[in-house]
Amino acid sequence: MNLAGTRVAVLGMGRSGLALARELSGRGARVLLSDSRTRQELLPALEELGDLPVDLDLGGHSEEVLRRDLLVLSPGVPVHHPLVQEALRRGLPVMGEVEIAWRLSQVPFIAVTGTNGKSTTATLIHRMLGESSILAGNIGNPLVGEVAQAPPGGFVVAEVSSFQLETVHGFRPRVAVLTNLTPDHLDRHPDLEEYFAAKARLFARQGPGDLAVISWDDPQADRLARLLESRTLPGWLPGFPAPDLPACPEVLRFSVREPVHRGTWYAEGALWHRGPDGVERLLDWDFPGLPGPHNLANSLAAVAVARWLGVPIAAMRAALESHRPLHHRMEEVGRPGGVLFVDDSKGTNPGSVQAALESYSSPVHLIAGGKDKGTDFSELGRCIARRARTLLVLGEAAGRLAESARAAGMTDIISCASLQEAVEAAWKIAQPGDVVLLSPACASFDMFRNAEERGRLFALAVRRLAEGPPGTAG
Ligand code: UMA
Ligand code: ADP
Repeated sequence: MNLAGTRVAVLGMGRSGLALARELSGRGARVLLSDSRTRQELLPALEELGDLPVDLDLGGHSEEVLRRDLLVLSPGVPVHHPLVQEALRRGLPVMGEVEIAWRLSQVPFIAVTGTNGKSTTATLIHRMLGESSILAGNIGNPLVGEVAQAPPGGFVVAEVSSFQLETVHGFRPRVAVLTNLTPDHLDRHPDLEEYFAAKARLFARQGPGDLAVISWDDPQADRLARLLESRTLPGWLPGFPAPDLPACPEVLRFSVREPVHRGTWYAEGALWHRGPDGVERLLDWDFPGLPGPHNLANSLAAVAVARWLGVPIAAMRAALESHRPLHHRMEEVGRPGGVLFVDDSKGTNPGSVQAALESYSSPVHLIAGGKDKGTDFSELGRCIARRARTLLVLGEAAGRLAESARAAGMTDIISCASLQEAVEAAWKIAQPGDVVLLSPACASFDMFRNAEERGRLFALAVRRLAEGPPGTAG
């Protein structure tokens, strides 16, 4: 990709925008950075930018961005933004950070998407590959700033979100993984079908020699795999060039429930694989750092990829053995008075909360709620009523969440004004051996800067609980 002399407008001046500005300027492009926030709000970002020679368009995106040769979007900028739509109408090339990173990379991508399990699965794949890979993307470090670090002959393991997949068009990962697909981000995508289409775009350019690894158990992922196998994959958003040929990667499946015709599955305490040479028992399953059926699924996806790439079984085992839950994903943050407090602040949609609830056999007091993303909570409400002893709700979505659990017959519901209050209320009720689980099913932005801050404050509140038997402190 020759960028010298190209006039590029970059929308969004967060982590992706700053990484894009550095990388594109470094390659001789003239960059205009545009952000809806004001100069005052962007002072830390401007400081980070230093004396990089870029033009600025702050406090809103002006028509100036349309007078460039190329428009590059940060993940947080929706493709439905009126200015982006106008750019597409005018035939201006529009692409996202992932597309740029892929075009600049010298090595192939292993890209992982899905509603839940992306970070865990991508981390496992990266660890199985060892030093021959780098890990970047939605997990926190923009791909565009990292791809140059990938070792020759190695791989970029990329976590990619649906936001990032809205704006890919040439992107062709050598390996593409879909962990699952359940409702999320419906405040950004107009409906589930468009969310589905964004995920489908991960596979749309794959051809012979490429691999798709897709869940067998998750109904929407299964639907996507079948569309892929029948060469009828949808997924093209209006305004973007469609591929000439239908996608045709090799497809492997993974299941925690039953054997699959090609791929990996769990049975009789072990992970199995069926490839062209028949069935093999790969590994016994005994990895405490990967609790719950959902982490078994993530591991099966990672193992399917590793097996296809010829990674030795010992390297797969070592990665699974050394894995510990990532921060804010079912992370145990304390056990005061014998009550286990679990920070699952990254559980930001119903699917992830259900997975967390299904991982415990002890009584669970669930703290949930936060910024409402417009997701339907009825199935989650039934799961909460079935599996949680108490529901403590907070934030913008508190009422809707409480209502869905109440409709499923739950009575022990407590409204809390703050996270601190929820932790203290749960502590008063919990008995030794119980679990207090923060798994919000919502975004954090109504009360916190991000999910990480919510998790940190939860852990802090747990640390502050007076030592002593539950039911007496507070
Ligand atoms: N902005 C605009 N115009 C808009 C919208 C936003 O100018 O219409 C500006 C904001 O004012 C802000 C900037 O864009 O200054 C923020 O850009 P961004 O939202 O794209 O955030 P980045 O800091 O670039 O981080 C992004 C991802 N953020 C989102 O997808 C919202 C990060 O994922 C990712 O780690 C990072 O790129 C590196 O790839 C976060 C996330 O929440 C963790 N992802 C969602 C999720 O996991 O559920 C998808
Ligand atoms: P992502 O990167 O897709 O957000 P993470 O691995 O960071 O996924 O996990 C985010 C949340 O989803 C955590 O609450 C975690 O416990 C839960 N989770 C992880 N894997 C799965 C899965 N396969 N199915 C459902 N929930 C999952």
